Amino acid sequence: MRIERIEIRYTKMELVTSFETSMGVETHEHHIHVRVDGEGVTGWGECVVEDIPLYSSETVDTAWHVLRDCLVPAVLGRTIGRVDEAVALWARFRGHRMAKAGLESALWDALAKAKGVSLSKFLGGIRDRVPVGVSVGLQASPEALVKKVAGHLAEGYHRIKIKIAPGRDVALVKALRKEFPVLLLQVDANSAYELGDAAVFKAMDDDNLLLIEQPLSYEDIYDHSKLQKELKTPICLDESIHSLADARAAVELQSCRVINIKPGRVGGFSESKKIHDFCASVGVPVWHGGMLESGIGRAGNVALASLSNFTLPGDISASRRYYKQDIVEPEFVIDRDSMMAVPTGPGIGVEVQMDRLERVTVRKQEFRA
Ligand code: OSB
Ligand code: MG
Repeated sequence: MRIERIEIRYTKMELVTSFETSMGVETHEHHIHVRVDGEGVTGWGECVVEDIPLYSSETVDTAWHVLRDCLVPAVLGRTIGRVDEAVALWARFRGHRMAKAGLESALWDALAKAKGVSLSKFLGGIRDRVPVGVSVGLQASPEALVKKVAGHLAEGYHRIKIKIAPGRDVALVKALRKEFPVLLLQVDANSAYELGDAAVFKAMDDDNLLLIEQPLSYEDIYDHSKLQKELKTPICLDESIHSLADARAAVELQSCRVINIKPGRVGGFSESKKIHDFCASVGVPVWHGGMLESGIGRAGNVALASLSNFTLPGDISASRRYYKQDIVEPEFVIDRDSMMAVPTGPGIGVEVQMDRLERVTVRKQEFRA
């Protein structure tokens, strides 16, 4: 397919409820939506940056720069038959994985649509629905958290992840366990602790957690191997895994027993598939993380999560858990088994609502071959 036109938009979408983590409080999502056109086909992708570098060092402005000055020029006007060819064209640019993943996802959608197959099939997915859960931000008190979680259980979610932070950790787990003894529960620290804090995790080691996500520093692999030795509960790495090489190092050092895959964090679906396949080959389960995406990014996440080794429930909740009104139709919902249907139409399988997209667009730029 000849890449004739690329458009990038900085979008700002208001969250239904603010989301507090050990990194800070978010009230809006600041992402870049990418549109690729060629030979009568339109592909959509989402770049999951934030306005400031909290979760990742990338931001809207760094991704905008790298898209405009490096990635778009690498592919514009070229004929791309397979996504691998585009990845090879920008491989010399180091880092900036969220920027790469944003454009890559639009190319995956466009090429799947050109072939007339769903993105799930195109990526090698095998499921028609995927297990999902909900990621709950820090709440004002343990009581407020219990109430919030009860609400999500009533909505149908079977797996709950809670955010923890120093001083807001063990008591939250104990409060939930008292109220919900058999709930599928996991915690996410977003890198807020040090190895010297091992006692915090030992104090929750008998609480039957599915996993403890990213307890230590955001680029660490070595200290996590020391912490994992002290715990029965599996550690799951999120922030520290940027590539297949990182996944190999983490598995070989026994730094974790589970890996969270987010395409934005690892540079796209191509690298995600490599990590998925490697983990499958060594018996390490993976699950799909989330970055509070709009329906465009969510559609890609659901498609990727339909691959065989995504065995644990993903952070892929219904559109309404994030936004009053999503920018795609149909919106994403969950069924009574806490599962989400994988779209079956060509590409991402959902329709972008241009009027709604325009309303959330802060600025846009187009590039023509
Ligand atoms: O660590 O998984 C994380 C959101 C933004 C940044 C980092 C994370 C998260 C979430 C939200 O936990 C998951 C979702 O999209 O529902
Ligand atoms: Mg995480």
